[in-house]
Amino acid sequence: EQQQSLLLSSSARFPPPQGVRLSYGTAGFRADAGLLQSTVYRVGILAALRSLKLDSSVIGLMITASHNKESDNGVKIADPSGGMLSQHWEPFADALANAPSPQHLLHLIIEFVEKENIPLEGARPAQILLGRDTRPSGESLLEAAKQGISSILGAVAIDMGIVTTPQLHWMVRARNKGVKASELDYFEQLSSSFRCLMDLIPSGSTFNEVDYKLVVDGANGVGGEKLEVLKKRLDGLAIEVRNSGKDGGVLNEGVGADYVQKEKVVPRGFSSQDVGIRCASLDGDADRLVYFSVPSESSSKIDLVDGDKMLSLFAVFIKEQLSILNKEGHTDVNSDYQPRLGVIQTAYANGASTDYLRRLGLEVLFTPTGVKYLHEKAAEYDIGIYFEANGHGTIVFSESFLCWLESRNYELSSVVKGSEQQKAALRLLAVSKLINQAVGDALSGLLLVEAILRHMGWSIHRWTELYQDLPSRQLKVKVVDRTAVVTANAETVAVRPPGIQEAINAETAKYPQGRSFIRPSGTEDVIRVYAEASTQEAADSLANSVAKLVD
Ligand code: 16G
Ligand code: ZN
Repeated sequence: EQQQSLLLSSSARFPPPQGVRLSYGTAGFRADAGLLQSTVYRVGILAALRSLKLDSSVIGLMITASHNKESDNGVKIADPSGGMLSQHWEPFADALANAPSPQHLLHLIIEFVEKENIPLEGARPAQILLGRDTRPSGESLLEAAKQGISSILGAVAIDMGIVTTPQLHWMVRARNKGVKASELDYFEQLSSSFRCLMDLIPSGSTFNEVDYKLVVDGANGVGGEKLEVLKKRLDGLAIEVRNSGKDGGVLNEGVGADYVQKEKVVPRGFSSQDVGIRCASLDGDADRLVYFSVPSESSSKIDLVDGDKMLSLFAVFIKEQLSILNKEGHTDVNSDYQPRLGVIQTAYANGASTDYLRRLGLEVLFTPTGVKYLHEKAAEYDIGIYFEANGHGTIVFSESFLCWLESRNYELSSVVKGSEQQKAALRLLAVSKLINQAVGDALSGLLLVEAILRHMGWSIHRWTELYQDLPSRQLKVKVVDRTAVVTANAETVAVRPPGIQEAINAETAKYPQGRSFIRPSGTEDVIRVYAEASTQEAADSLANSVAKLVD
């Protein structure tokens, strides 16, 4: 009773916008910030219900629109593991966001609580961790989220302030594991595991002085700000942060990982003065990372190191550590455990990266676009490495593998302390602590890249040369109804409209090393077209002909 009247009165203060239909989408709700008050309020309710449903575990609520323009904003939920909201609840999120009146909203909630058996009078209160990026609209949206949360009796909101998306996911995961989960704990875990990897670098590894320097484009967002703090805890690495948001630049405008990866040009604040220097770009909420270098003074084009190449670097390193670990040593500690290593990509992965990874003997799998799909697949392995070409990715380790690794490290250290095998075990353990296992994290990814390059003694140039990307082209086609295109096999095949795949195949066959696919975007009203081929002209031409088929 009391609960119902509370919901009715509080939701009356957050009327939904007229004439817009919102959808939870690939990465939560996203729209112009002015439209989102009621949505965020309602997601606050959803987060509280989600917590109650899961024994009052901590749930995350993040307010961000990532790489989108500053006037946009968005909201998404993190589940207790630190991963994305279970897909099973997305339809409920959609329904809540679009309920036309407080009565409708209440009715939906009552129905859902019953269907899902949610203990409204739970033994413990719901707990929600809140975070937001640097967008000016974040503050009032955060207030709306708090109102939503407190319209579920007893629910508690804990405001973490301005954080990166992956920091919030990390904190949710840590809290639910019962370990310390403040921002300081996050920085401490990253910097100490980074130090551990640096201490284990083989003594023969050579690194040129010029390669010590790393320049990072912070997209004028939260990531640059946090990196300024984190870098003070790091030894042996000279990081310069540009576009930290303090020098007047606008969030994501001509800067950031999305811009750099799509346009393949230098972001603002970088110039021909940076030729040859190792550079990196974060996106607006610091869950994406790409590297790049400026090849020559005469060009604003860059040599891009995208998610595929980061994935390859991580895979090479981990494979190397596993093979050291499994070498028959004189230590005679027997290893009866063969960890399963899996690599997950999407159709956007450059074909040259997939070939390279398969030549290394790795198992490569594909899922549809969107972190929730990649992460889920990666979690099926002892070590699952996933990346989207756009720079979002991470490594996930199974609990059983980490347990095995701990005990193996213990055994090895009791035989010969400091053996190569033991070092390999320690490195893998450090990676599992450095990398954010909840979600892709530009800051932890950056530190892992830096440590591995140092370990290998590689310059960014050497890294770029692991393989040569095939030229590619992405286009988008505005359509009336993007749901007319339906895909299968991890978006590599269009099964609808009828006949279109045959037509794409016929076009693709005209080009050496040609590959092309179409898919409906999960975030915009467009059909996306991807094409790659042996030359840039061919990739452009293939993309154009396929786009015409869609129109
Ligand atoms: C979202 C996804 C990203 C994906 C992109 C595709 C998350 C956290 N983010 O940003 O992984 O690459 O959508 O957008 O899942 P699209 O469907 O418009 O091409
Ligand atoms: Zn992002």
